[in-house]
Amino acid sequence: MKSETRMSWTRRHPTLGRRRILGSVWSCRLVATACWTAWAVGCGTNASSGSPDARAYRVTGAIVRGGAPVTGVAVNVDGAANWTVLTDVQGRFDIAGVSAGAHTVGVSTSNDDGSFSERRSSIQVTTADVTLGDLVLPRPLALGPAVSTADQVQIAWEATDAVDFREYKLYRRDSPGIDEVAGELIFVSTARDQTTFLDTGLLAGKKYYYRVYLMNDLGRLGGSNIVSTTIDVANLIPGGAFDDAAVLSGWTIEPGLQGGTVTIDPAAPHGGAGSLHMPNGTGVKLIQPIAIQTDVAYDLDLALKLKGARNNIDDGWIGVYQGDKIVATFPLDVVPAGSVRTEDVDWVAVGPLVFSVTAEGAITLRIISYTDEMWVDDLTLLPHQAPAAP
Ligand SMILES: [Ca+2]
Repeated sequence: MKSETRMSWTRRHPTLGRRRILGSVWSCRLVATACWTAWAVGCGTNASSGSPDARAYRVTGAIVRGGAPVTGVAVNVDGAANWTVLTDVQGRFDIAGVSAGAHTVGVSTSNDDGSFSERRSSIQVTTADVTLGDLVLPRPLALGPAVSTADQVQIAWEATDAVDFREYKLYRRDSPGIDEVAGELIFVSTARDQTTFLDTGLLAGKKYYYRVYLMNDLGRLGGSNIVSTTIDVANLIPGGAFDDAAVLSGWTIEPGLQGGTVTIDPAAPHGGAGSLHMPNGTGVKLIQPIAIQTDVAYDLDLALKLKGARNNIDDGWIGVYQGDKIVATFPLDVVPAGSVRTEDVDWVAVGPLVFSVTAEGAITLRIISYTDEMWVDDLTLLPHQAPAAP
């Protein structure tokens, strides 16, 4: 059979001498039977076209991951459908008919959890078949559960086994369609064992998605599963329980025209060990701004206690600020605005006072008392469940 092929080739070839062809055949057969087959394929193409550039070759190799062959995975040359094959049970692939020139061999595997491994290798096909040996895929990157604490999320993943590791790239997004384009790059690690990141300053009520990518010097080697978590906080206002005099350091105290002062009153708590006591005309403004989402409704809740006369049209007032700009205001009224309140008021719940902001920017709160004596306790700010109407 081989002899017939050889004779056929010799007969049809217009330019090469018979002796030279025979020499090639015999040396090739001595190496391996596979080489003979490859040679025959190359010869056939050459014979039909008559051009050396149109000769076709085989590209062979094997896909290995974690020391074991990867079976049934697609391997391609230049992503071409007619140069795509599946690896056999030993992880081997054999792509025939590849033309001379520069090519890229690519392989990619994906898992149900969204993780994937891939590798691309540049090859130069000249005048012979290309045997690549083992192409090693890295293990899929495994991202552990995202753990949120207050406004922070801890991210951790397993170190890669890729010998050509260059860096990890961690991305974050507020929706599940996260990749290198749609996500925001928040961390790059070039140390193989640096596989944790603490994401901080996140917004309460918001859900965040994370994915880490694995890179070598040439490009991407894989991506991890996607993990997510929602930022839950008990209260966006630090010290809103007013149980400790120290929380006043977080507020600017405004003495007001009467020169009164704002204190923590341990004798009159609504809950816990104290409340905020505000004589008439005094005010407080939160010093540290609170980061919130835009176009999302927030609920402000508090408990209110009043003693003595109302000295304005309202018993008190709360303003929401972005910088110096007031973005929402709420009167604190236990009886209708402008009317005379004849009785003291023991603790009543006020709220939810609902607001949203349309511009990005952290907020602060300002509270003013118009009552002879006003107490505020359990001041809480939390995202509303449903987004605000646009
Ligand atoms: Ca309290």
